[in-house]
Amino acid sequence: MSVQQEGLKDGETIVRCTSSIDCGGRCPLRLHVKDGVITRIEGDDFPDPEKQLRACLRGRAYRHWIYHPDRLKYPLKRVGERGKGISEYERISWDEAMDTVVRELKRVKETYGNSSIFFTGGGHLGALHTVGSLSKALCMFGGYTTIYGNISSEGAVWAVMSSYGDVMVGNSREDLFNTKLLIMWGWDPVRMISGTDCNYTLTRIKEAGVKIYTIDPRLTHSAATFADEWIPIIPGTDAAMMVSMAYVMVKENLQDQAFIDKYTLGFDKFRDYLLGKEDGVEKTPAWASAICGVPAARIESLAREYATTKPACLMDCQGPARAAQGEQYNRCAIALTVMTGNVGKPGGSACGGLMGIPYGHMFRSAGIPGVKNPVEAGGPSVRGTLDLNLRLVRRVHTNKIFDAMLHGKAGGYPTDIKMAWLAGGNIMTQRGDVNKGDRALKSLEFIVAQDIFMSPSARYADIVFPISTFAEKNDLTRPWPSGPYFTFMNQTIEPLGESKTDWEIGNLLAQKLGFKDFDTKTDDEWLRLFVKENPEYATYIRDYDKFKKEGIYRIQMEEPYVAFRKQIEDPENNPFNTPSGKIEIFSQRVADMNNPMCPPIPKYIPDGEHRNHPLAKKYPLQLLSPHPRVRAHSTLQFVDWLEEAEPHAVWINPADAEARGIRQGDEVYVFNDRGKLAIKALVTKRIRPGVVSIYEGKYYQPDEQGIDRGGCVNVLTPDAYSPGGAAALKTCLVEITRS
Ligand SMILES: Nc1nc2c(c(=O)[nH]1)N[C@H]1C(S)=C(S)[C@@H](COP(=O)(O)OP(=O)(O)OC[C@H]3O[C@@H](n4cnc5c(=O)[nH]c(N)nc54)[C@H](O)[C@@H]3O)O[C@H]1N2
Ligand SMILES: Nc1nc2c(c(=O)[nH]1)N[C@H]1C(S)=C(S)[C@@H](COP(=O)(O)OP(=O)(O)OC[C@H]3O[C@@H](n4cnc5c(=O)[nH]c(N)nc54)[C@H](O)[C@@H]3O)O[C@H]1N2
Ligand SMILES: [Mo]
Repeated sequence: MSVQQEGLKDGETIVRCTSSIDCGGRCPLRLHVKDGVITRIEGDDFPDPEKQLRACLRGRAYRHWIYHPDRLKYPLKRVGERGKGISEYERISWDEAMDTVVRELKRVKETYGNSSIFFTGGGHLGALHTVGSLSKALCMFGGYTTIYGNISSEGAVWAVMSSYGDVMVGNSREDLFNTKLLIMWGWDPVRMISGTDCNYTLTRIKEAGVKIYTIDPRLTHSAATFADEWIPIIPGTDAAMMVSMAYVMVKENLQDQAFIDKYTLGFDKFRDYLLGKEDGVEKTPAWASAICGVPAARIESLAREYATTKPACLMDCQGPARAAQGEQYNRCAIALTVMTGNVGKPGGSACGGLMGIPYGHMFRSAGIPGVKNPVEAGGPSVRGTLDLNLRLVRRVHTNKIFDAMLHGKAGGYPTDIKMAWLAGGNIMTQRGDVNKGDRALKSLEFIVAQDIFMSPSARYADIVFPISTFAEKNDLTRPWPSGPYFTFMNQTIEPLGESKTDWEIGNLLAQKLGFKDFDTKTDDEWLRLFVKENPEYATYIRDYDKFKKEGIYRIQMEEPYVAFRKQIEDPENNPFNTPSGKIEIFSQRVADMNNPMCPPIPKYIPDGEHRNHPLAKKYPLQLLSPHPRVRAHSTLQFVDWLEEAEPHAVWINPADAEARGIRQGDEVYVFNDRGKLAIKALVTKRIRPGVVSIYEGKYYQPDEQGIDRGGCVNVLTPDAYSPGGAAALKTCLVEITRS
């Protein structure tokens, strides 16, 4: 193991590291080690404090996670009931565990064929110690069925692919200094970070006097910290407000017509929709106000201010797009930024919710190249290829895993799943309708899981493999999502107990299956090769050892990165990657799909469990489930410092609380036909009446009556998805009573 030594004091060493969890940032960390134990964690010490990438509260609490008493340290086999937890398991050796898995793999393959083996991974956002080797070994074994669609961002991906033909739609954060107006539309970076450099940049532009609004059903941490005004909106109605802003611009001739003429396709069709020529309904502010709850006068004035302040930055995000018509929120935001000519301009934005820039990003994996999955051979392309048309011929949508397990071919799914390999990720907390998940996982013949903790998903497994944390392995990690920098995760301590990395488990499987020469390189050899061969790295990093020692390489850019600048400054030589080469407000590819719920122009379409749905009589409250400030989804569960920082509770407006006799801190039930959970009430004016909110990611912990005592919001959410493939987790109706 290679521990770097630096700044020796009191017998301590400092190792420069970063974490690899799915947390919204990527902070350089200094891990203090003494006698092989991490004693303390400090953040970035870059000499220029203005450019330090400071860790948030989660980054500073990792020690309590790495050494948490509930860490899995040995392979386990289930001896009791599924779903119940650690008491139902016995320690076994790695050999016995992997031999059992191999025996089951062979049995399932022989009895049902490879497609009945379901495989999904996640959890580690690194380059090498991923499930890549495991996926390869399983493909060499004949393949598996997996998921389709990104649970995070499929709505946004669909919107940007149909409009721009590209997912690299973000500007680097320093570009915010060029803006005159920032509209944070469903974007809350104080909580979800949005790149480690984001919040300090926002602090500075606020100090410099940039006007900032937030539009969100909740008065978010970002609204409280930065906004001049919070505009509360009814969930799922952003598209209505956005099209009416577009209407105001058209009526008052405020759009940037020269920009529209030069760079876009199909504005005329969108204008016809706005003016009611298509459906007889003019998209006036009064029309929108009745839907979205924002006063018509405010919609009007915001439309004027946004259209006439140049440049202005509209930032949409991904959260509101995890909804029944999620992609329309991002498509309408794109329509607004395009109409105002803010795309490709410093201080503007391209919208699309992804906010990624092509620096410091890493989409490639290090290590042995993969092989094609034989189960998918000959099938049509899946959305991994960013194909707009949903064709789920060989895969299962990521929010339909449980339904596919329960209903198989008879339910229209590609296969009958008999065995699952849950190689990271925690589907039993993070996908819609986890009570259905309970039935689904109990119906399988065999399950293997690998995790750092006994997650609610691992609790269903017959064999559980223990995984080491980021401090226990060497890897390259990915700045989330803005960069521009590269990070190195240096191994700091020995793996706890007998824990291994996902990569090592793949190698072990390959060995047990008799695949010769499967992996012949060391970690160090793989990582060096990757940095050398991957142009994203090689362009900048000439000295691998220095990079490793410092744990970070910061790219010095001459000016902020602005998405689509080339396409706007030199369109002749740089067409957009769409069929027309223009930004497509109207998409023929979408029109060809011929689905009225998936229109070729951006539109507001009420869908799913919205406020005026008949179900709202029974379940009148709209439920939001944002990402928790004190966890990364379900990761960092039960860390004492973090639990203390923000206890789990349901946000409810005083008006809704009073109507139900609920007082501050009361224990309440939140429920609908899918499930019921027990939680404390946080009565607060920080949320709109009619809307309640529970942070996602609390472990699923049902009691004997099936009431979830953990406060896992996904017992309530649907396992639906939008026409563009977005998981419809935010389109959900519930009722609340005192318990
Ligand atoms: N209601 C609702 N649900 C949501 C969302 C929402 O907004 N609302 N958001 C969705 C989004 S955007 C996302 S990205 C998903 C996240 O869904 P998941 O990726 O399933 O969630 P995590 O909690 O990050 O799960 C990571 C799991 O892997 C484990 N783990 C960590 N590191 C490793 C490792 O190196 N190897 C292995 N094998 N395991 C590891 C952790 O202990 C944890 O159990 O949740 C989605 N679910
Ligand atoms: N602390 C922390 N940070 C994280 C993560 C985490 O788990 N914890 N996860 C990371 C990951 S994987 C992802 S994908 C990102 C996700 O980050 P986001 O996509 O931003 O995720 P959310 O928290 O789901 O939602 C953002 C905001 O949208 C608001 N919102 C919900 N519905 C609506 C609506 O209909 N209209 C409007 N206007 N607003 C609405 C919510 O109130 C919330 O404030 O965060 C990353 N950062
Ligand atoms: Mo995500």
